[in-house]
Amino acid sequence: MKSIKPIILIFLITLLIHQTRYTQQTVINNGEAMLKHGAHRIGRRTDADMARWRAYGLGQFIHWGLYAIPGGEWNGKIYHGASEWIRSWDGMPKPAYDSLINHFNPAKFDAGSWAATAKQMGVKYVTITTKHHDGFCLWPSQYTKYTIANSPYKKDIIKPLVDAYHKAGIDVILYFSIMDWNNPDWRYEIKTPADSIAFERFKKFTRNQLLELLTRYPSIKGLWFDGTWDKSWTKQAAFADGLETEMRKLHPGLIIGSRFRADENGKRHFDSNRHLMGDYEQGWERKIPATINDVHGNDWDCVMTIPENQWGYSKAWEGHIKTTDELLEMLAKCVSLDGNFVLNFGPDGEGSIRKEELAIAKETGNWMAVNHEAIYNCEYAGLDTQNWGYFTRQTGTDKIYMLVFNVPVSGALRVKLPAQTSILKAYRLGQEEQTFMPEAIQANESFIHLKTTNEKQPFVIVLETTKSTDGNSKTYEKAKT
Ligand code: JFZ
Repeated sequence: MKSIKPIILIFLITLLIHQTRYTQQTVINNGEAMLKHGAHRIGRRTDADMARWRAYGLGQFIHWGLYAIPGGEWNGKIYHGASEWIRSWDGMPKPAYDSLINHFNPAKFDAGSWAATAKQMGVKYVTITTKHHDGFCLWPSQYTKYTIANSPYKKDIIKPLVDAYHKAGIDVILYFSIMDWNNPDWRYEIKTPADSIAFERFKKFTRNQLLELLTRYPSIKGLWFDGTWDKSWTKQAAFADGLETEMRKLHPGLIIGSRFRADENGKRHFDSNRHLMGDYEQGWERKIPATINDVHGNDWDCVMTIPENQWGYSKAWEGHIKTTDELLEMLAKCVSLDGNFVLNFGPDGEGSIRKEELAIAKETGNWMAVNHEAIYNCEYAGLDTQNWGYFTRQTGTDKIYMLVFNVPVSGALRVKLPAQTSILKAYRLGQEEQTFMPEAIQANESFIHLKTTNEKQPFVIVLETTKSTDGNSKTYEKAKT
């Protein structure tokens, strides 16, 4: 075997040293990559603003913009995709869409009546679209001409909504799409130096608009970001991170979800070390985690449509339309897994909320009027889920709620409590005189026997529990296996 030439040897040694140095620089003690633009925090936020957000339970989403005018229909043809995406449909010419600005004049818009609907429904927060992907601004932004100010309506839409919802005691979060189909500087991908120059302008524009929103509406609680998945934006880790810091400084307590920025490796929602970016997980869109393990101890909310996938107003209103009971079950499941549930509404081009949505809001509100205690300020109860429904717990207490959606034929609801915990009192929420005597069936396991099995609506049973040392664990023996 020929000996290795000294020059190659030196090269190899240099490479090895460099490699070791590089590894030392990028890996910190616990095996995590050192990230400049990863998560700012590990674990949940512990401040009062976030505690308030966590306690909401139920929220409302509003998608409103120019897309409400066609409502998913153009020249008699129906676009079966989400109506707010109609501009991307071959069947509708883009100039025709863009000129809808000349027709936006919602004569029936009344912020007070929207807020009244939301209040009766029992929502604690609302997320409102200020600018969707089409780029049309519902506030008179000074950074583009494509705003409400240049529509026949002229007046700011966001201000009266923020005021009306606040008056109704409902917190406001503003939705903002980073992707902007109207701005000529937006790029899906940066391929040329010219793209890069344009996108730098776009970044300035985005920053201006966000600071403008925070300055104009200082009482909002948070920003809900969208349209952040394209290659152009996911490569802006340093810029987006800086902007996040700037927004938080301008607006202390601001709540931002995980859909705003990517880390330097382009990782979204969770950084390269799997830590959540932002204050809560924003990936639960039209889906709900199956178990508590799926949320990894993070805050989260689920945003849900009433039809399968329509956010903006849809004339056709086709496919499976969820019922109030289905939606209430989703709400219960979300809260039982430590999340908030946010139901979407898509008002029409005139500014009216459609009757089907009003009916669901009303029915939800009627249910909430009796059962809100099991939703607001509640958390994961730490108990085994049973087939009859969901458990929630009043945050930090021993008060457990059983949200019953599926009544067993036997009328016997199984409850399994942690060791040394016993039920002091069991009663029906809203009908305190209707009490139940739990039947102990095993150590820390009981049946609540319902008096009737033909319930018409989901209902709640409250369990006041206590930790005790004389639990019934002595009476029952575990099977030896
Ligand atoms: C986005 C928008 O494109 C849509 O129009 C609507 O505003 C919705 C709330 O958000 O759509 C998404 C975004 C993310 C996912 C799916 C649809 N996702 O993460 O699965």
